[in-house]
Amino acid sequence: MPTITAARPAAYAFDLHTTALLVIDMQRDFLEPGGFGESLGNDVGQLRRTIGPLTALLAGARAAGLTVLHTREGHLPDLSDCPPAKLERGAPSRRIGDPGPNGRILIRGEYGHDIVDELAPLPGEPVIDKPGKGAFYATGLDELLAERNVRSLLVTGVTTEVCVHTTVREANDRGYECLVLADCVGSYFPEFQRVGLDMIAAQGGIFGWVADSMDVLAVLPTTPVLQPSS
Ligand code: C5J
Repeated sequence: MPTITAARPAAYAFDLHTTALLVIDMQRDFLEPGGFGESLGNDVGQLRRTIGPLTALLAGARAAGLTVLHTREGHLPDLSDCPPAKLERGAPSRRIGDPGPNGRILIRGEYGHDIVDELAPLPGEPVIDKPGKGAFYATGLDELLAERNVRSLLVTGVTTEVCVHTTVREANDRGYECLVLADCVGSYFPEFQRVGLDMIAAQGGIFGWVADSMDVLAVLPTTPVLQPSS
């Protein structure tokens, strides 16, 4: 089994047949000016450093034949799946559903809601639309992972302390092992990035493991692993 000895709090071994790469919310609404992230007063430039390493990791995971899944946070055009508290919170310059330069903020089908060009999903890669911060809440993700016999997740995306953390916590409670790739997750707040990662690996790995994408790329095969016959 590939093993990442540099992972913290301890070495992380994973079975290529039961591991998937999860790319969380790498959407224009979080990473580009004019979207939801910026409407809350954030510097979206803080997140863009994740695109380079994640592009390389995505290529490596695809070459190795791993299951790759993407998520997008967003709401139906009539906002019926958006709790009023979420809509009203934060005193944003633009609210969810308001028009912006990339279309209506955080609304499914709008340009800003979609994934940045560099990380566009390939045909056949599942894209899970989620109304919440966690990727398991009100989605079919758990069932989809079960169908594919996935038990461990390489977790990437934005933002570290919000959707990445919520998803890792949900996954942990459902029995998935999570390795979070530090250079492929991003926060608008450098201190939240550091503490968010520390919280995952603390207490003997209370939520999972943390490593860098280079450590994963170093142990991934460069040709697809065959799925075991069922
Ligand atoms: C936020 C997310 N930060 N994808 N969403 O609202 O982390």
